[in-house]
Amino acid sequence: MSRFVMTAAAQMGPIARAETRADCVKRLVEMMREAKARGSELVVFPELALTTFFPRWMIEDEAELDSFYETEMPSAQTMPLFDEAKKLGVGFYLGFAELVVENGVKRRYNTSILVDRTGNIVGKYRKVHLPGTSEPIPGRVLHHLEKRYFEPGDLGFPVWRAFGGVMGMCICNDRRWPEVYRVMGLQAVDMVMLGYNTPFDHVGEVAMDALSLFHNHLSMQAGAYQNATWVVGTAKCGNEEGSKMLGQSVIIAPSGEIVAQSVTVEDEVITAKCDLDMGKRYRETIFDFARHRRPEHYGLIVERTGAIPPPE
Ligand code: CDT
Repeated sequence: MSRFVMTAAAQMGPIARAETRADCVKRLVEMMREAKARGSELVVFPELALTTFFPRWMIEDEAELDSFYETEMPSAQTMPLFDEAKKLGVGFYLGFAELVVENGVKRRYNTSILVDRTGNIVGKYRKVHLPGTSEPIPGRVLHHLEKRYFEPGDLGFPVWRAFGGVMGMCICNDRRWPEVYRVMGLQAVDMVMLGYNTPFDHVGEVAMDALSLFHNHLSMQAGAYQNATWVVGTAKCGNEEGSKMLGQSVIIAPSGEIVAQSVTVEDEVITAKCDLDMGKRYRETIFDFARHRRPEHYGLIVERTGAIPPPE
């Protein structure tokens, strides 16, 4: 049986603050149709794909803040996307802000879901690595307040059997942390899907910010190669309310090679025929974890590389 998955990354250009859920869902549906017309059965949408990247603002009015979150999925507003998925026989990854009330307490997460070709949710992930600050930085017009508006995800990094393989998810800043891919790599993941919103000035250090595009691909290509997995990274990009964000969405093979890349900072669909058996070649040779990985010897190395300061 073939283990090919025709995969699309459906990058989004900016979402204005005034855009409604209906506007966003319409854009997503249009890209899903294009992906299907180009043979895709799985579409990866960006992080926070239903709203503008609202953590760039200090929002003190709770009702206004709540308006950026989904309290149910699907909802009346997002149902057209699920209906279209079912109609077309196309699955998808979707990022959104999630608000749940537990024992009378509001909990907020930066979440993604995986939906199968029948329109059913098969997996949910909540972002673990929340960048930025919880308080606005004086003097800045645009902030990055993810630590204020979300709590770290409590679902770990599970994987799901879907689309003929083992599928995993993470979100944006997670892609920079090797352990994210490794935790899924240890579960023999075939494809890691992720969305991102990354402003060009996200570090705030000119020399580092100049390397934003390089570091974006470096993180995902290394994660793919070192864990023998496909990685699909989809941007929300362009000039969104004055914040200029990276595009260059990519589909990366387990070899670490980019096999498809976007060329605009607008809504754009890129596709690739992903052979899920390709990872096996790496998992059975250079990255055969059982044969070659030696975690029992890592303690000393961690000390020598300075991750834990050596004793005086
Ligand atoms: N959305 C997100 O996680 N963005 C971060 C950049 C912001 S850091 C203040 C990223 O790692 O791409």
